Amino acid sequence: ALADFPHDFLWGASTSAYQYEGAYNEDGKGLSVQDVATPPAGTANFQLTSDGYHRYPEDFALFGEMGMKSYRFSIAWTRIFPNGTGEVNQAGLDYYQHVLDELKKYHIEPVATLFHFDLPAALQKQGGWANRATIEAFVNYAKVVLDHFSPQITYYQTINEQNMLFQGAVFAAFKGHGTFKDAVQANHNMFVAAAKVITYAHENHPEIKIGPAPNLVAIYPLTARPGDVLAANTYDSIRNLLFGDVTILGRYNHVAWHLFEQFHAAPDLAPDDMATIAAAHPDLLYFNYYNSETVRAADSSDMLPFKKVLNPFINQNEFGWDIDPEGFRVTLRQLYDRYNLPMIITENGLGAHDTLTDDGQVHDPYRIKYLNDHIYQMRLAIGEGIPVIGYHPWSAIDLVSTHQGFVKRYGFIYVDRGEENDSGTLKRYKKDSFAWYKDVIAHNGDN
Ligand code: BGP
Repeated sequence: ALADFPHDFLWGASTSAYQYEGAYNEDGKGLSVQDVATPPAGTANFQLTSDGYHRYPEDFALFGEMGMKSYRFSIAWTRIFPNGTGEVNQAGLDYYQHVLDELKKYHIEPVATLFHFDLPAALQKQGGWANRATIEAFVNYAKVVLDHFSPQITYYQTINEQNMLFQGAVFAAFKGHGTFKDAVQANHNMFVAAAKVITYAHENHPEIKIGPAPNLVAIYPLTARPGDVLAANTYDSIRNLLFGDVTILGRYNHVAWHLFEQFHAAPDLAPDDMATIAAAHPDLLYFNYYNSETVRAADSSDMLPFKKVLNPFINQNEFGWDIDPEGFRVTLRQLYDRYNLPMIITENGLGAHDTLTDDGQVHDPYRIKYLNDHIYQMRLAIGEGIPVIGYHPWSAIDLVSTHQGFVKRYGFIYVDRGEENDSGTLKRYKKDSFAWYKDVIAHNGDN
């Protein structure tokens, strides 16, 4: 028989500040790197988004109606410290207090991310994460947040998808923007910053359960040829395991370190860095899972010792991402064996072109199928004894995709944005998946 989900399982859903809030320059907020980025032609920018900054009471009422037990969101650093450092902007702290008050009305547990892709632009100008001054700026910001909201928030993630930030910086370096060494150094500095925040949380607020939130995928070799298997092993060590290894085990894995050395890009370590990292002990592994990836051995034209390829046995979504629920269980097993920590899923979901019908409906059976299949695999994993304690589909409500505006939607709630770059009515509509997820939660996953 299938195992039951724990009675206090956190059935939630997810957003991030810069993709959901809008109000990019209101109430003293400073500009983040997202606010000053130019989106691809024809896609929405991050200035208005879903206008969650103003509409959260209406949205949270819908979250309450869905029965959500938890809500994973991020705090915008630039609302608290407009320039990354300096004076606290009280209006920013007040805003998130209102958010917490509103969640409380519906008994929704907050699951907060301290940093989700929205570095203060002022810090980026001074080198961003590659500059060690950003470590202290982040730690200072995090301390203010942890102190201010304790004990109201128990569940915290330090950095969302540090590994995707790193990957982005590496690919940029190969195209001539920055260097591989800078990417590795920025990544190292994030490890040190997150470690300091974890240790501070534990020393000052023992109720807090804090950890990283990488994006993790199952990785397969294209064939059983040993060269392909080796390539998959290398890729897994660098793309996935590096992030749990440094943060949870307190050490760089040898595969990643060796690769950095081959590129003459090993990070500069300050004398205490590895001790700081080793002293931090995350309570939980939070992670985002969307897909699996498949690689083959590199050939002479490849920069790195693996090459991403299509998996002929797996279907892709309309944006080319592999859909692989069994890969989710592979990933859960691998992570629990290696790190032995309870896990909270902070993102999982299907991006699609949704259509609003004339009578205000959105039929999204593809999303229901995707989520249902992943919940099933998670349930099998729990039955195997793997402690998954929460699940937060991306996204609670439609919001701006990282690169595709509102063309690509993930929510249980549709947001009418009209054409990409005008505002539309911003009216909210429940998708079919809304009623489906409500039912899942009501039956504690036994649907
Ligand atoms: C993750 C991010 C989110 C989010 C999601 C979907 O990488 O943490 O911020 O947007 O993926 O990605 P996308 O919007 O590119 O489809």
